Amino acid sequence: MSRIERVHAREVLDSRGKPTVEVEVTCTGARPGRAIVPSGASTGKFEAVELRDGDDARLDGTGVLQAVANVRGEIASAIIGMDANDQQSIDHRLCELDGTDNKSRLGANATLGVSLATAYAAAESKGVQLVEHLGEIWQECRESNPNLADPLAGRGHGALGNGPLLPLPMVNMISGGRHAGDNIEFQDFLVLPVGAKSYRQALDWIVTIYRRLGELLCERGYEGVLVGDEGGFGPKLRSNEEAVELVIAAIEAAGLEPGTDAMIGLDVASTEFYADGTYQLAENGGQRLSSDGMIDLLADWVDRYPIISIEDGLAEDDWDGWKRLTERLGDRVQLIGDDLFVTNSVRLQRGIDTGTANSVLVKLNQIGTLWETLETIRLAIENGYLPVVSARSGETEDATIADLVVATGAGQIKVGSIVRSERLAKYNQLLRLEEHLNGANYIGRDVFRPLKADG
Ligand code: 2PG
Ligand code: MG
Repeated sequence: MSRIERVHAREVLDSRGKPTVEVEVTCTGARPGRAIVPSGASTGKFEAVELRDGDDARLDGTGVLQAVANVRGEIASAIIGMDANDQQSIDHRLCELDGTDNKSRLGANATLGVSLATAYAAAESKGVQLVEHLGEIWQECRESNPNLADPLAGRGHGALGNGPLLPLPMVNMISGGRHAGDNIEFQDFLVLPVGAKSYRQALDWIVTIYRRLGELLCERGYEGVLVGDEGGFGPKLRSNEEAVELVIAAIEAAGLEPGTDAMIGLDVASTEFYADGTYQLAENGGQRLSSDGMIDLLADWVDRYPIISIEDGLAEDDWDGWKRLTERLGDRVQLIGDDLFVTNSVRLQRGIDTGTANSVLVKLNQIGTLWETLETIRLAIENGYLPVVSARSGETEDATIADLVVATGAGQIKVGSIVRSERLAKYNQLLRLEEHLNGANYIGRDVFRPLKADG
């Protein structure tokens, strides 16, 4: 037993200079475990609630002192004396204590901070690395479904969820939307190094592509170009489509073959420009597209460019459109629900039941505890949906998601670009884990085996 002896919290700052919650949990006789909670900008309306002080006198109401007080007071009293190894009971206790279905009373930033710091504290207490401890919890989560002897066997993907795996990174190259001052509407233009032989080689390729992209932008006159919140270039391009063309040109300039070595991913984040039932784009002199208009646009791009992944191609409430999008592209493109599913197993189950999307973005703070996040990953894998573990646009030096994606064998990670230290904290931790788990496979293009385009 790793008995929780102390629970402490403080307000710290994230990569946008916005306050966030840091928690320390200490077990008897061990060093403290510490975690920091991230924060989104293009948030889905069904996400768990991030508690902000809303007190205009200080930091424009963005302070998190109330969430910090909740950790130090109510939550600490409830979990001191519990076993930090029993993540399921701890997280269950946090949900029970909060009492709402979206963590709005105590704050998902309070509950997640405690949940993750507990996992670190348990690892400290046992004298193992976080990745090992998370591997054990993942195993428990897999086995906690009493209806299935081996919950993941024979269903879904096969390669995912079975022990440590180095993920395919999905790396931001050009940023738009809320992350880059609304220069263009689509939020992320990403590269997926599917043909690399190892995670390290994948990262080498990404760095080279990023450099070539910087040079191309200068050549095209986008000089003095700044980077967005996640480190991707944020130029004021003529159109969303120009971003796709530029990323492909950068892959070629890096001496790689688009479609074979590296493929393209998009996070359309379309909820952000969905209003009055239409998708509002400046493209081609200003367009108001219906759901079917958006589907046609995306399908046309998929025909012309090596696009393997599209996130939030339609908005969080557009379930009918999402279903048609899935029917049209779901057998050849990974269709990720981010705002649509918000890491919530109830919403994901609705997607599974209705044949909507084929992949889920996994963000710990969208749901607010580690155990619930693991359950969402499990539900996805059991049903052949591809989980993509993701950072937020507001991040910190906390690199928990790197350990999480490896330990669960989820297969893919999305962290932003390869500049700015809050991003590198995760990419560099994956390098350490690659070395530490000498022999763990890099999944590469295999992750897309269920899709025809890659077969
Ligand atoms: C997203 C995320 C991360 P945010 O939309 O997928 O890129 O952005 O954290 O702002 O929701
Ligand atoms: Mg998204």
